[in-house]
Amino acid sequence: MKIEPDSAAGLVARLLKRRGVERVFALCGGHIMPIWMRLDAEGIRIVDVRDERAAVHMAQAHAELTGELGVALVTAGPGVTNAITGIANAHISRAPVLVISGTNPAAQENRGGLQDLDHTHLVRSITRYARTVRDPALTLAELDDAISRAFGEAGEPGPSYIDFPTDVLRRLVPKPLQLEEHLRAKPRPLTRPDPTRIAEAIELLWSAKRVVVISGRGARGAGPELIALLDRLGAVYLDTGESRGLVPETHRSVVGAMRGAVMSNADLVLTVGRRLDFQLAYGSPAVFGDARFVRIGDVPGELRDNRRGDVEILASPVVALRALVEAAGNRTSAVDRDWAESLRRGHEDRARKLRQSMAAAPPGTDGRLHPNRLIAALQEAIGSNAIVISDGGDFLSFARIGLSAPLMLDPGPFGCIGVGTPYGIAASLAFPDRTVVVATGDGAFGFNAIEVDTAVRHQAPVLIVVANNGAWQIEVHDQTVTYGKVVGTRLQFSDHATMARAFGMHAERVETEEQLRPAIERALAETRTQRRPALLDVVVTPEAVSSDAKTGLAWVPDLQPLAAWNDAEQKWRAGV
Ligand SMILES: Cc1ncc(C[n+]2csc(CCOP(=O)(O)OP(=O)(O)O)c2C)c(N)n1
Ligand SMILES: [Mg+2]
Repeated sequence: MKIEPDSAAGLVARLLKRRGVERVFALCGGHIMPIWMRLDAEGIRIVDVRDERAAVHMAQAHAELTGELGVALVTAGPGVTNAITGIANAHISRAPVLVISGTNPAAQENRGGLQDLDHTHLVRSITRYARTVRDPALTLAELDDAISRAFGEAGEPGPSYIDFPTDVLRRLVPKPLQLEEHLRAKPRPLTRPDPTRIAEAIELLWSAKRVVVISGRGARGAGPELIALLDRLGAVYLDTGESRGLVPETHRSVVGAMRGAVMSNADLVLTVGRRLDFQLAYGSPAVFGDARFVRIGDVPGELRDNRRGDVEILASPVVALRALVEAAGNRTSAVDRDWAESLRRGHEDRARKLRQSMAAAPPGTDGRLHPNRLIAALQEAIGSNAIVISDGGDFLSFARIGLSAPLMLDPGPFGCIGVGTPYGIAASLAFPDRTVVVATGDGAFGFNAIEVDTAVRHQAPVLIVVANNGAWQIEVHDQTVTYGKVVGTRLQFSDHATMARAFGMHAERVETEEQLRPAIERALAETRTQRRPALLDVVVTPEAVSSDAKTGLAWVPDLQPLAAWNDAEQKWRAGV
């Protein structure tokens, strides 16, 4: 059967092509096959995966790393339900992802048809748009709106879901109804700040003594403007997982290792495109003391969640930051230089000590490698321009602290472990000339381990490093400390390298310090020279206790995510 270019399916493919979409992450099925065939006809690459969840994770990583739309195509029924974890993850991360699916033709709807399910109701609470297109003539208008909403144009960015009955996909759309206004790409609208708010913010920022700037998702792409503000103000800066790498580690404002001191000491907190979520103690006065807040954001959560700002600047962060620097002119900042410099010295000192202790971390009593040894060797080998994806429990905690790169992703605020391998595949396809490393726990790896097959078939040059401690170790630790019994949290020291080789991937198991560096070099050569994926299954000791395990993240305290913040919150609420 030939699917016509002027069919609804043809228009879906043509619009994506016009919007610059080069690849779609997908898993096949009859309900969506008309779109699939037209994507191929338009020259859009189909990255065919092994589970729909992975397709959506890949689309999210593509979106977050490139700033472009990420597109996943999944079939009806279980295709959509499998995709839901990916959609929910993109929802919490506010990533512009478009998920396309199919439904039964009208004559078979609600009659016990194959894979018949009301998808839009299922995904409504985790999407910015969830509609079924039943008139082929509306294909372009609906898709255009779905994409605009995914990018958060006049709303919050996040996943959009759209599906089409298969008979609708095959039907033709008359040429006069194929409107150019829907097909063409449009510039992303910017929200401009109210000059009065800018003036108010300058009064506060330029008269405060201990200013900390915290950035998040909304600040991506505003790195130069953020650095210009930090330079002008002399403020200190805390990055967060959402915007890692935006301000280089070498910049004198960066004081990440002094996070605790900064949060309790600052007298003014400026959030830029950042929610005050659990990672920032919900902005609670119990942790931030009597600091005042200034907030910049163009979506509700990033502008005013949990703590209202003394000044709230509703604007695109890039424009607001520029406006602040411009309006401040030559005004002298009141920021206490000694305070900022001593924090930076403290940060550098801790970072240096961390590097030393990582490289020398002793093995466990079981003789197995400390995960920090692995991380230190990895960081040295990948250089400073890699893309790093971290995943897992304890190992995520070690990797988040020990690895640094200009572009980094992790399971994010949804805590969605298992994203590592799909994220890494998408990253290496989008940036084939950069080193892409996935550093993952063995438990986290298992969720999407089958995608090693996708990596091989698509020659995605990603290096996957599995820290194999034979356990969901952060949970083992929590059970031991909190409940006094370990049950259902141990895995096996499985042979992930043999598994990967069975799919045709270069893979090695590493069990000793001596094997480590040569194995990393061989694996990186495979990704860099042969442009093929590689996997290292590195056996590490489960005895190493990460900082996330120590701070009680796994334990889920009542009031705050970390034990120390929970204590502070309890005292504050009791008026102590
Ligand atoms: C989908 C999902 N299931 C369960 C959890 C809870 N969880 C968080 S960390 C973790 C253990 C991860 O184990 P592994 O990847 O092996 O890392 P390790 O702690 O052993 O270093 C689990 C089960 C989660 N965050 N997400
Ligand atoms: Mg593990």
